[in-house]
Amino acid sequence: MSFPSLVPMPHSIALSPGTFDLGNGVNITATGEATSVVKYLCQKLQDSVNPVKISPDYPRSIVLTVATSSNRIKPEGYELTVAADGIQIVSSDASGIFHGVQTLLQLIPENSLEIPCCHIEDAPQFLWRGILLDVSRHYMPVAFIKKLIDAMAMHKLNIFHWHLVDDHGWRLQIDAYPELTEIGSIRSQTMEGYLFRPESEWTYDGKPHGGYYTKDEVREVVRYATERFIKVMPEIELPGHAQAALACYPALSCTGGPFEVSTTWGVHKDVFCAGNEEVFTFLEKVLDETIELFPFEFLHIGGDECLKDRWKACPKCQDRIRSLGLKDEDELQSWMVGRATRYLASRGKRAIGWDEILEGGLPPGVAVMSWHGDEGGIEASKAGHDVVMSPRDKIYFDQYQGDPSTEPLAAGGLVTLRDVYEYHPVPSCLTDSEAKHILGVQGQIWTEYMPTPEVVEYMTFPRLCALAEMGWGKNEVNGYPGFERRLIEHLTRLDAMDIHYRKLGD
Ligand code: TNX
Repeated sequence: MSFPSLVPMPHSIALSPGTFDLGNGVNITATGEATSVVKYLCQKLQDSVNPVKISPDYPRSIVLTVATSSNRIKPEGYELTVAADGIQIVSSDASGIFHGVQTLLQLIPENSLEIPCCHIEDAPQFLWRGILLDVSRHYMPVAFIKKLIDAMAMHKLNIFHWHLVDDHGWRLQIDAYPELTEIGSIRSQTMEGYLFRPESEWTYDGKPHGGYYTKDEVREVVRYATERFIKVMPEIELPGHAQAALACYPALSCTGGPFEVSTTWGVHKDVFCAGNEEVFTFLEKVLDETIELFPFEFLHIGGDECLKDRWKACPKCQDRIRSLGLKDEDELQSWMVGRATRYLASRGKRAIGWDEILEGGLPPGVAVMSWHGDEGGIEASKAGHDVVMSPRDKIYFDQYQGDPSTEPLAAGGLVTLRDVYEYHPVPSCLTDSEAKHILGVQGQIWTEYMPTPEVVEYMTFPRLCALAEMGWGKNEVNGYPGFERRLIEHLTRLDAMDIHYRKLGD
């Protein structure tokens, strides 16, 4: 019997003779924090193609133990031992038990219940292993978000970055500002085809697009993710990517509008006015309600692609620059970002933003998501900021996976499965103490050209599998060829989840 193909590959596996046969039924026991994983494990074993019988009466056990005093096992790590007479997972935290359970589930062969005896020691290299889903450009149903969270759990990914607001739709219920979802969640139509064409060739589909998440739905997604040891990070974009909000409250802009929820992709000129105090009242109330919904310590404040044209021509913004003694509009952005991050800090949250927030200076403690390349991440970590690496040309899932002439329309570029796998999140120019600021990696699913969950799945898988292994810590012995070989069997697990991935070699 060949050893099952695991993704992500654990750090060490020692095989021994024999198998543990789940077909004889099993008893599951857990102590302390590990009990939070029992229900999940039972459900997975009972819902599988070959359901496993579970009862305290069966003599042989799966034992889950959190040994909090053990500093041998790193955070989120685990030791899994499969012997003919029992299975044990030991960890120093409940998330480690959960990851051990994921490995155990992958050890069950497709057509049998006999698990090969082995001892696995495993822990992640990076503690931030994230996926962003943009639900503004295209609304995605809660059921699909749960499916994505399930797939993340299987791959030991642990941060779900929910891009809830942007120019093309506001998708989060905010009680203080009901128009945000009544008006801001619906655009009248959507441009067809690729953005970067002459404007005279642009066409629109003539169909309204909308949808938003109620607070109850958000709580349900957070609960579902938490049960899978995934933290949910909301993003509230400021000062740019604000057109859906401005369509509802044009007084928060520099010109007063009017605006529509945007129907055209790309970067827009109208942004929150930095000279108007009402803007801060609005943002603080929105942040307050958002904070209440999301327990994760980080909140993403955007900060990307804020054009300064309106600020340059706006008397209020110019007054603000003068009264604060700022040099220019970059410093005005930096001041605005600083004000938002200080507000979050006063509410017990850490802010993270796109690498543009480095322009004009950044308050200490604020983390950076580096998307233009590695440079932003290098600059930020050298300045002592924590960093999540997400270079567009290396690991973005909205880029082409293969020859554009045979692929569905994408945002541009080329990011192959191999590119994602071979990315190194820690630039070699960093010193050890700078490198400690690299929290991890994140794959981004921007959905301008992904109108449905099926297209999202095609663009995301199997690149997500490569990202997961790269973020967990690559097995340099096997390298990419080993990953590709394991992936063939691993794809049957995606089939079982009904995920419409891009076939290998297409
Ligand atoms: C840039 S990545 C953006 C997004 C777009 C994406 C398209 C980032 C911080 N901003 O708003 O969706 O490009 O590739």
